[in-house]
Amino acid sequence: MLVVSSPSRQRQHAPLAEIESSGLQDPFEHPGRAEAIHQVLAADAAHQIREPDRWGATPIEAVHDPGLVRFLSNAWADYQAAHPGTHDVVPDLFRMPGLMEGIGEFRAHHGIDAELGRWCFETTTPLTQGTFEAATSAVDVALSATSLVLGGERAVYGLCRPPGHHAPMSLYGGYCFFNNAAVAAHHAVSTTGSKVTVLDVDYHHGNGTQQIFYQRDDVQYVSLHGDPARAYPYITGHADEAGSGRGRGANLNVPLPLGADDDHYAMALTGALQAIDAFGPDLVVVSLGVDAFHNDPISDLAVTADGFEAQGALVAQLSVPTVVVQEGGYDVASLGNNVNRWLAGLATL
Ligand code: Q9C
Ligand code: ZN
Repeated sequence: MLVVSSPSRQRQHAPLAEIESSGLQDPFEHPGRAEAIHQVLAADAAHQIREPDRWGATPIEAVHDPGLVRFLSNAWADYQAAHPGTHDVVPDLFRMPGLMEGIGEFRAHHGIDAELGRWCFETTTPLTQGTFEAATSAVDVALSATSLVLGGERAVYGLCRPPGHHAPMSLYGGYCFFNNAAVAAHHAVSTTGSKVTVLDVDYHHGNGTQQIFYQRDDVQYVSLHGDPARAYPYITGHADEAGSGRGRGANLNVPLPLGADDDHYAMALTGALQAIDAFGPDLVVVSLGVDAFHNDPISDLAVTADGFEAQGALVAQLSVPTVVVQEGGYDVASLGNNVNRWLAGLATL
């Protein structure tokens, strides 16, 4: 399979620590994740690896607020000017609506500390010196993979890092800065006039992708994930979130119980694939997280490597051209193999 990867740019997003479940610890989301995947795929003769082209800001700003792009492009330098010597930048205040309840609108504010609290929604996503370069490289990877599929490839894998599916139009968080899958899906729709499905098999609900397409009927969003009653991001991912306006019926959430195994997953995925088939997309973008793995450090499902291959094989049965972009997966020792097994399943078409 063709693989698009940008090793030298992805590794420039390199947090030292992560504030997670009220503790400060080594980051789960780090450059070694992409290195581990790259290494396994490079060693498999089934794949051919290439670098992405540079696509610039225009396709990003077709789904994200240009203000978010401008903020992320300058945030590191602005923070250094205000707070010299900081490595990992994390907001100390979030711009919650209740702060101005009964008072009025938020004022325009240009100080970096207020801006951080405007664009970031949670604490586990440090911004570092090379974050913007890495985040734009992940978008470039997704767009280059999409362009290869639009050019006639049956399936292409994009090794995106940082991941993207938690980033809505105008926020970053959940280890995600730009929504790689959403930028790719919108690019495909806008250049071909076709319908696209984003199928999200990451353990976490892709709240960002859901938000970006919630009112649209040209992009279907289908996600299997840990039930938000117990799983991050907690506030979205319920089964009754079905889309609104023209988008009603084009959003499908399948919350999974604690401990769901390969069989349970395959059954849920089979139902989701029926909904995709009924929508009739010309292209599928898979948000491939392998954090449903039984040994993943931040998840609670029980999927095995065999289960990942079975997932890929089920998706192959759709017989629709497919772009696969990397999202989560944090058991670094098994990460490359799990991704490779998923791709092997997809290749059985
Ligand atoms: N206590 C992706 O897999 N931390 N993002 C969860 C739980 C953030 C996961 C905290 C998890 C983000 C792309
Ligand atoms: Zn995840």
